[in-house]
Amino acid sequence: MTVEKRTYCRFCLGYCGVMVELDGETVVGVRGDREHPISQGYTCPKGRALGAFHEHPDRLDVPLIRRDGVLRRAGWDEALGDLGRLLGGMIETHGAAAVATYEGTYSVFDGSAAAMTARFMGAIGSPSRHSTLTVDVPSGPYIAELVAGSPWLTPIPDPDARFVLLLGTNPMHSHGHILSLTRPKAWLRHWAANGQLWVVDPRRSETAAVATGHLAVRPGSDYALLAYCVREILIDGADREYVAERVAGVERLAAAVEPFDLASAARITGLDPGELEALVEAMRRAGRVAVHPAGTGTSFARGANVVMWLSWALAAITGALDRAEGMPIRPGMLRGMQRTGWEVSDGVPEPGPPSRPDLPRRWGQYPTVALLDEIEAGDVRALVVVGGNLLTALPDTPRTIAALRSLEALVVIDVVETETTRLATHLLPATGQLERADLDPVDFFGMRPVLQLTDAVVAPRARRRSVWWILAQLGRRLGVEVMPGGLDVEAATDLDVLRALHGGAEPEQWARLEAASPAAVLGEPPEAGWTRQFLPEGRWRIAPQPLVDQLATLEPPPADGLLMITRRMLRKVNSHMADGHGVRDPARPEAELHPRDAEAAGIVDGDLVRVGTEHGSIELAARVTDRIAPGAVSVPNGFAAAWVGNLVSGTDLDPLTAMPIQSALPLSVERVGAAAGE
Ligand SMILES: Nc1nc2c(c(=O)[nH]1)N[C@H]1C(S)=C(S)[C@@H](COP(=O)(O)OP(=O)(O)OC[C@H]3O[C@@H](n4cnc5c(=O)[nH]c(N)nc54)[C@H](O)[C@@H]3O)O[C@H]1N2
Ligand SMILES: Nc1nc2c(c(=O)[nH]1)N[C@H]1C(S)=C(S)[C@@H](COP(=O)(O)OP(=O)(O)OC[C@H]3O[C@@H](n4cnc5c(=O)[nH]c(N)nc54)[C@H](O)[C@@H]3O)O[C@H]1N2
Ligand code: SF4
Ligand SMILES: [Mo]
Repeated sequence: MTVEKRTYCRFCLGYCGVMVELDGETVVGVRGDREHPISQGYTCPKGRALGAFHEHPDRLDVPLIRRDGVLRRAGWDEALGDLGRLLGGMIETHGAAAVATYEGTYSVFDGSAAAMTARFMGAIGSPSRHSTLTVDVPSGPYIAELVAGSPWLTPIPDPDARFVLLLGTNPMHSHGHILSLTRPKAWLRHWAANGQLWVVDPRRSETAAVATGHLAVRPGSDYALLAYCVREILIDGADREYVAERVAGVERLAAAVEPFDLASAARITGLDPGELEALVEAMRRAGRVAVHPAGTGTSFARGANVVMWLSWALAAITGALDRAEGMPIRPGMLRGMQRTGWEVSDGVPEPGPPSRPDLPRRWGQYPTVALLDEIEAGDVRALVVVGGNLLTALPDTPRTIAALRSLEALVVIDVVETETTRLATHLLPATGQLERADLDPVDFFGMRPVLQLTDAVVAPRARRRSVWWILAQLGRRLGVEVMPGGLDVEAATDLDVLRALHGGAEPEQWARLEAASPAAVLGEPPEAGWTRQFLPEGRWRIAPQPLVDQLATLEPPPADGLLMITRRMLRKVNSHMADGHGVRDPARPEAELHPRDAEAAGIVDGDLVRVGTEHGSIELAARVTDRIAPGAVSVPNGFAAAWVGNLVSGTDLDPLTAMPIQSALPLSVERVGAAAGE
């Protein structure tokens, strides 16, 4: 006899509803939940592998401590006691800042992990927090702060938008970034049918294949395309009424983009002038322009901040920002922002850590790349990793490995073996997504404002414990209280912790959510224009000086030669499931290059090739395809056999966010050997 339980998948921002079939505590099947109001039965290969992943032998079951160089089994008391003594002594001798955290992708998908990590660090008094925020798309919160005064305001294309422009993102595979897009094809088709959907990508991506228009720009040149669009729309096509009422600094914006005329934009982007003119013409016809530039393609390159800024600018001057059929901004149902607003910030950072005071500290954390300097300087001696894999995240892989090895304590809280867990001194097994009650709080960037709360589907297996429990217990050993709302760590449940952390700002919404659990709760979208009352004089600051300056000094990408670009793959998330771990037909590391470039290098499809930047090289298979524009080479991230961090420098950083420049990098490709089996 089997039973089915309803929950949702947390491998990516799709947050698809799933039905999990159980035989006792064994997962025997997973299918899409057809009654789910958003995903309507949709799943991808990763979600369908939830059960196989849950049952996988590589999953972590018991705490392990490194003794004499070898990871050995320990009980929780032993592991936490050992860590308490080690970290306690360190804090006494070197101060609390010697204990740092790195919060990876899966600290976000565990509804209490990020908030509890913040509480843990606050309680011990350490400022040394780091997360994916500063190696992913820091331009998102940074530009939101400069333009709107809050890093957490996130305009997204309206489901009813008439003109959607996607730059450097491939939601057909990623299911969106700072955008939650389950059933991606349906939404993309909807946009294309409702008006127009244009995709800017050097690769004819799976998303471009569904679009009305596709522009294969030279990697790293998107800023020039947007500057040209803003310039032309300001000349003809702007929503004058909206601009007069809601936009501050439009003259400075116009002056900043003035040099980007058709000839200059065509030269930098490598596009035909006719393609650029057609794009602007289509925008003029449509009126409101919804631009989503939050993808890794645009955000990892040198122009990242400018691209994000000019996207806000394009949406603002066409009257799309915080408007229906444009780019609505949702406050988030549990954040209380719609009632209380936000304290308008000017985006000026605090100084970085002692070893790198020149790097900006923002949003309560240091830039993640600074970890390398901090560890090398001996300022950070213990690192607690929550749901992350630093070999995926950090540049300069050899330097990263050396830094991690030099730590006195590398505490990794994960669910499965990885290259980072193999370096751990203390490896602590967390509950997996089917074993914990959880909250999906990202209603502010979904197509519909939806919240989901789920019960655990099965009991935690072996000795796995919730992240909140691990951090609170470690806090106890260090003499500090980490639990929220006066909860007792021995008695509290996952749900108690979620309620204490997230239920306070909007108690009524929370009560609705608990009543409806585990189904999704839809909220009322706020009335368009709600942000106005909280902005100084009701306006967007559309020409922030740091960005105007950055645009003026940006060097265009080299017009000739190969440039490396990044790519996500459908059957894994970064390094997660890169080894398969239950996914059928797992992804393989392959560099895509154009037949012209392959021929020039004497490479045929399937050859083993070495791709190298100024910084380092990796070897992987070549996939020769005209899907990719000549001059671009698409290299996927997350494979231990070919860490892309080897190609990236730890010192070539964006000056405003300290994000390592990790895309649109000059690259060489050479053949190493014949295709396997030849
Ligand atoms: N299946 C799956 N889903 C994921 C992930 C995953 O690994 N696998 N990772 C998750 C994470 S951590 C993130 S951050 C998101 C990322 O989500 P996305 O940003 O959507 O990531 P990608 O799918 O790599 O899409 C990036 C696109 O940008 C293009 N590109 C590269 N360089 C340039 C450029 O210079 N200009 C332009 N215009 N385009 C360029 C690439 O060809 C690619 O099609 O996905 C999340 N979801
Ligand atoms: N050169 C280069 N650098 C990059 C990127 C790139 O494309 N190129 N991408 C950047 C981006 S966008 C990102 S997001 C980062 C990725 O950096 P990370 O987020 O650090 O890397 P992931 O590989 O996603 O690691 C996620 C980890 O979470 C674990 N995990 C999975 N589920 C759970 C769970 O339920 N609980 C817990 N506790 N752990 C879990 C997985 O096993 C895995 O070890 O790297 C950034 N750095
Ligand atoms: S798109 Fe796939 S991985 Fe993402 S939530 Fe849905 S089923 Fe899970
Ligand atoms: Mo990411």
